[in-house]
Amino acid sequence: MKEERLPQELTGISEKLDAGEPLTFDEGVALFKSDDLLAVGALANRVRERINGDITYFNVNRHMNYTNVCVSDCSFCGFYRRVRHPEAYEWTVEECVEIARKAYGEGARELHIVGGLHPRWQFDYYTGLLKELKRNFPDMHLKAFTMVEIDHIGRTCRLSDEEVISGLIEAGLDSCPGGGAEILREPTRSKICAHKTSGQRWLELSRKVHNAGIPTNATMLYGHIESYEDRVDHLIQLRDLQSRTDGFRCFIPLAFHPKGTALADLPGPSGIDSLKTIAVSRLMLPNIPHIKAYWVMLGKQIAQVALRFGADDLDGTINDGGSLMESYLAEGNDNQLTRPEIEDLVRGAGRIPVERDTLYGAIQREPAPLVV
Ligand code: V47
Repeated sequence: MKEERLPQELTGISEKLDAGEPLTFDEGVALFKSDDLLAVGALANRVRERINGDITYFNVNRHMNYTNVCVSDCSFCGFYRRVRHPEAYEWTVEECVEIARKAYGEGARELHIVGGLHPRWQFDYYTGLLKELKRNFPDMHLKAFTMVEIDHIGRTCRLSDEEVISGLIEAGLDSCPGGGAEILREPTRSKICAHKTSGQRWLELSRKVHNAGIPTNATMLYGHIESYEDRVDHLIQLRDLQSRTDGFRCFIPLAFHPKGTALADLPGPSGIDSLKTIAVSRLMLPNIPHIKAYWVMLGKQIAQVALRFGADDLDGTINDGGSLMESYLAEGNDNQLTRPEIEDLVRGAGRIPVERDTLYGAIQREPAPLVV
């Protein structure tokens, strides 16, 4: 982009990006405060194309939320129920295997497994789940348990971090999803999730999981009570950890959905804010290779536009998402996006769709048989 088209507050930032220098806290805040969304987006698009060219990734996966019972009481969450609540559910390992069987038959090769923080379950539930899934579907990638679940399992089962992590890996864990990061910075974190794993602990566990050879993702929940400063601090903490471990594969900004939560009086983020957050994430995190526009929360149209604002991944063609996803589905969104639809969305944004596995290897499918 030519310098003269940039607003003055962004020219220094543009030069630093060209020189490959990391942006500072103040520069991150200035990007969020800029009124020139298109200029911020163009800078992010430049970085996106430098890292990922025109490719946009998607995968075929299935979300599995094994229980909604949770002791954490997060004010942004509409999914959890207390253990005796009539809508509380707990899936057995056998039920999970049957759900996975259906997903496998429909082509899914990744299971995204997360659940509430159950007060009573023992370690053998979590390891048994992974072992049975791997035994039945050896080529299914198991992306399971956030750092918050790992922390909770350790505390309820009285196990060290190392025991939990190595036990899960032995049972079949392949990678971890990025949930539970919310906003890492205090006091905002305590205001929205006082009883949850702290930000420092979330980072510490990510480091330990990376050091054990397991890649993870990272998220940020935005559009509630947090400030721009909270967001930028969050991004810099992730960038700093990534510079030490190189374990994050993808960053996913999660647009807050107020409906059904204790924060239902808040409006949630606007489309403009979502695009800006994707763009600033791309600019602040040059060392995390992928930025996901999670269409389930953004809606399909904003997710498509985000492909020109820094994002290079749309997540999956998800069928039957599970109830956590139902709790934050974007307005007017069903939870379905078929492969042709996702490919059309990507091509419509002038990008090249590539089906990926969890770790961003391209997948070649057998061509569909010709029907005459
Ligand atoms: O940690 C909860 C968020 C997360 C709401 O790793 C909400 O590839 C918006 O982490 N409005 C779980 N968000 C989902 C998640 C995720 C999703 C897709 C891909 C990946 C990945 C990870 O959802 C929670 C929380 O931050 N969340 N409630 C809500 N009302």
